[in-house]
Amino acid sequence: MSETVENVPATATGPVRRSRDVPMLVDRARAGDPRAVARLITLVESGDEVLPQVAAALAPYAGHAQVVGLTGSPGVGKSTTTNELVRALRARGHRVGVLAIDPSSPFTGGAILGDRVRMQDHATDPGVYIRSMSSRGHLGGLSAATPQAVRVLEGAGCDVVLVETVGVGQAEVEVASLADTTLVLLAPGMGDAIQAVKAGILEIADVFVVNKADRDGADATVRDIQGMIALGERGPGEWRPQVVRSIAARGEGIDDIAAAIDKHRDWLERHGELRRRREARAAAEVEAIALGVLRDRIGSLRDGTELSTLAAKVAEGAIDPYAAAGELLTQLGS
Ligand SMILES: Nc1nc2c(ncn2[C@@H]2O[C@H](COP(=O)(O)OP(=O)(O)OP(=O)(O)O)[C@@H](O)[C@H]2O)c(=O)[nH]1
Ligand SMILES: [Mg+2]
Repeated sequence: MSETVENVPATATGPVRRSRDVPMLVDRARAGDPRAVARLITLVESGDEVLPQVAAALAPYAGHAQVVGLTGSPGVGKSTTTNELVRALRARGHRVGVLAIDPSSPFTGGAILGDRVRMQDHATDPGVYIRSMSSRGHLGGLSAATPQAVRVLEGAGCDVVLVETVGVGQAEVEVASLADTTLVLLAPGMGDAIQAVKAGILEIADVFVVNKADRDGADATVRDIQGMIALGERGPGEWRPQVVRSIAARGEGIDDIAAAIDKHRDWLERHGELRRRREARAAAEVEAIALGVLRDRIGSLRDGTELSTLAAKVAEGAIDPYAAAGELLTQLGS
């Protein structure tokens, strides 16, 4: 269970608390009960055995929400920007869900506690669900749990879901595969522009946000990024990443970020790319679930005699490891 949940209580009370009554929880979540939303996300996060039921109950509501990912180095201003984007989206009348994902640590660090403060503005707004998640305990990790949590928020009627992930290792790539639009945040003077290329971020960013533009070096960072974008090869009609600057701490530049997201969304729709991305996302989701099941089954084989018998044969050279793996897979299928 997540340690911090901003305006969605992790420990729901009343009939919802500890409930595994999926139809009841989904009905309540549909009606906008934040405790039911919280409970469903907890079930998702912990990889509960009712997960297939949750997914089945939520399937009809898929595809309603626009999913926007925000990633970038620690402290670059993701939560501050998210908080301001929520404000802008609320002003448009949207219901908004926020998932703050901490992929790096199973424990809640300062970052998520910080989020609690920075997103406090919306704590009492019934049109906003804010939830922190860690991937702890989830078999498929972040890649399996996050799309399910997005589905819960979609089911709860969110028009937009913002997913914040610290840009470490694989995590940002996973966010990109989840989101319709991915924002990569950078700050001046962090050597981020160069890091961005190294980490292959250029490929995943639909919009670059140079935040902390009140600091020295913002112009240089914008120039660096634009230079790198110019170098990229792009076919006709292909999306050219936008570069926007902001001072999230003062709420400046947020309209520009929102406009860039809108522009990208239009492009996605006009080019059939929205559908393509969502199908790719669904493929990744199905694959993650299937791999999770397989891993489970292999795990249970490991405790049994099948794997140890095969392992002994491989160790003594009676069969090769590929043949053994083939036999193992045959046993899994039966
Ligand atoms: N100078 C300046 N500071 C900012 C700006 N935006 C955010 N900050 C500050 O930067 C610090 C980190 O902001 P967060 O929004 O928590 O950054 P984050 O990327 O969510 O951080 P993690 O979740 O820990 O990775 C806070 O002290 C913010 O007040 C900005 O535009 N200018
Ligand atoms: Mg944050």
